Amino acid sequence: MNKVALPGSVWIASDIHLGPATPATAEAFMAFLDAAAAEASALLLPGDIFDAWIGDDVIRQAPAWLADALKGLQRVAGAIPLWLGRGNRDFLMGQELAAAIGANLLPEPALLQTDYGDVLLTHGDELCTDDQAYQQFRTMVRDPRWQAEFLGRTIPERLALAQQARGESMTANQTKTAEIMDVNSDAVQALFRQTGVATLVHGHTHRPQRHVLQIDGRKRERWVLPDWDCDHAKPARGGWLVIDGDGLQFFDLAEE
Ligand code: LP5
Ligand code: MN
Repeated sequence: MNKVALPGSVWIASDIHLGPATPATAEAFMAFLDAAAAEASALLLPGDIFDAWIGDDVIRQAPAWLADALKGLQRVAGAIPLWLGRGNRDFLMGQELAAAIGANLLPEPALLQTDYGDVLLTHGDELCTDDQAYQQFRTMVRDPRWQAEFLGRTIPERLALAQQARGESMTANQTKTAEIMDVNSDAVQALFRQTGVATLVHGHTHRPQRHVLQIDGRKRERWVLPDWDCDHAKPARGGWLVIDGDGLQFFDLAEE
């Protein structure tokens, strides 16, 4: 298991889904990044930071919205350690992006060694094992050979394929039950048993919550990170988790 030593106040946020049509979300996220730079010891962003990431080479000709987002990420990475994790929308983020903003890439999953103790962190899409169609998609796009072939295409071609994939996903999701698109309890239990941790943090499902479970006679906690949407959702959504010596605590954008 890949361990990441993280003393002090660790801030975690995921599922920001930044893109060309999320100006209000981007504004709120930039303010969050500045607050983290001033108050946190480290910032972890475990996946779906971007709504669709088609390859790191986009940063060489970044549109204005992306250039602004990269500046904000670079700013916080200049103040505190910044860790990027890959989600089902931005699994193609890599070393070129990390180096450009001064961030590290999170192992998946990552065993965080915090002042509260060990905490397992992952995006969470891999736990949605009832969703066989998604897991087949995930196996395909996580294959290095597939990624090399995809990244060998032009940016316009990749943008078109990403748009096609987004459309197919939205259509597919309309016929799926909420349960299928949530984590599978057996997969969650297996992860707790494999790693022996008492605390798991993930995003992806957009169902923020603290779940308390009993597994093999031991209390476990599963914390689900909120998604961010300040452009279309009413009320606006967003939030983060802070882990320090006192434990874990959610913070809601609407209450800040
Ligand atoms: O993303 P979201 O919230 O809609 O739903 C997810 C699962 N879907 C996905 C697919 C992504 O949205 C696709 C966009 C990725 C963009 C960046 C990557 C670069 C382009 C890649 C081009 C292939 O993650 C959805 C889950 C849901 O979460 C809840 O967990 O249910 O899974 C599905 O809907 C799976 C379906 O089978 C649809 C998969 C898309 C098929 C795309 C094939 C396009 C052909 C590409 C060939 C090169
Ligand atoms: Mn996701």
